[in-house]
Amino acid sequence: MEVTAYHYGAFENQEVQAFTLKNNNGLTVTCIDYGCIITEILAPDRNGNLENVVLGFDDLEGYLADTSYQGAIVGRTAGRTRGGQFELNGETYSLDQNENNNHIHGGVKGFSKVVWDSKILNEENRVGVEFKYRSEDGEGGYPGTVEMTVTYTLNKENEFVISAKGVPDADTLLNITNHAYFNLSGDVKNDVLDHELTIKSSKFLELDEEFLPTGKLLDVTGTVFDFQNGRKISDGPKSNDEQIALVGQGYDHPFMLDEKVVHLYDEASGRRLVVETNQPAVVVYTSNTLKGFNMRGGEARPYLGVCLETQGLPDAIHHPNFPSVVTKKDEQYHWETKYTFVNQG
Ligand code: G6D
Repeated sequence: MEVTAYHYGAFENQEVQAFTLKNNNGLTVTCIDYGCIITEILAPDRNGNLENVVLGFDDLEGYLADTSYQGAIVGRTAGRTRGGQFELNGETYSLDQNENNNHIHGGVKGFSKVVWDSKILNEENRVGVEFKYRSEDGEGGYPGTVEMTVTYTLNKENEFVISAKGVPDADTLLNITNHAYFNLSGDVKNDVLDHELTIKSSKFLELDEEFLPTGKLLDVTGTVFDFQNGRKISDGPKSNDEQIALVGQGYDHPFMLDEKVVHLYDEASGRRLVVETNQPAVVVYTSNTLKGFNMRGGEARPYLGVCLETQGLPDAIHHPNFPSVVTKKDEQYHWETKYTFVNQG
């Protein structure tokens, strides 16, 4: 087990460092302290070949110019907030309107766009990095100051765990996620259309033309949103389901988790990713709008990666029937997701 830190670049006169975590099986996770971005995960295929299974860029400049949140911790709130406004305790708060009139992914200077302080962790059974960032009262328009701690750890069982905690000094919204784009084919040999996704979810959220929840929970039965017994991602793009067409002929939807586990499997490589979370939902985004720029390994294109964004529900502050995303003053917010890389053989 080893963890190494090294210079990666600079942003707004701040050094950006990279950290590489490696376990005894060769599983390797590299991340940077800008946005806590995961830049690479090397995982073995059925023959033991270590290949990268996340999308990304070759250098910091790629990530600074990125508008697709590759690999980043997203917050204070992931997803869209209608009108960039919300009411809390009788006060109206105006958030950055960074997507037309709406707010998305924490705003202009969200968690994905800042340099976090870092400390490496080198323990007997796990190695990792602890990132810290102090989000001041009013940042992005959010009330309350909150010092976030995000911890990335890798152990000998090929379990990569992300934990995020924060205690605000006033009632505020917190609903983070990690926005890695997984592609288990290895070094982006293929897109993810042949990947099999399994989600124990019987309900997903209907979206409107601005990709915001309407508030309706739709039953997956008989639709291409039924992943309960496993389904190829390609079933969505191949279907004429109006919700699929609405978001660019793919998935971009929140699923309510009946069991808090998601499997992604690539038969060609034998790689399986098991995602377990303490969150009530997962947004599945099949990179439908990923185009118009170059990435590591070639040009961005739709269906090149799939995001499994474990989180609370987007725009929950405007939907009393959704689990709350309000963290009360002096209460601890705790988000945790474990990614286990299994070699299916
Ligand atoms: C698109 O609608 C999608 C979002 O879900 C995603 O997070 C973003 O691209 C990167 O806006």
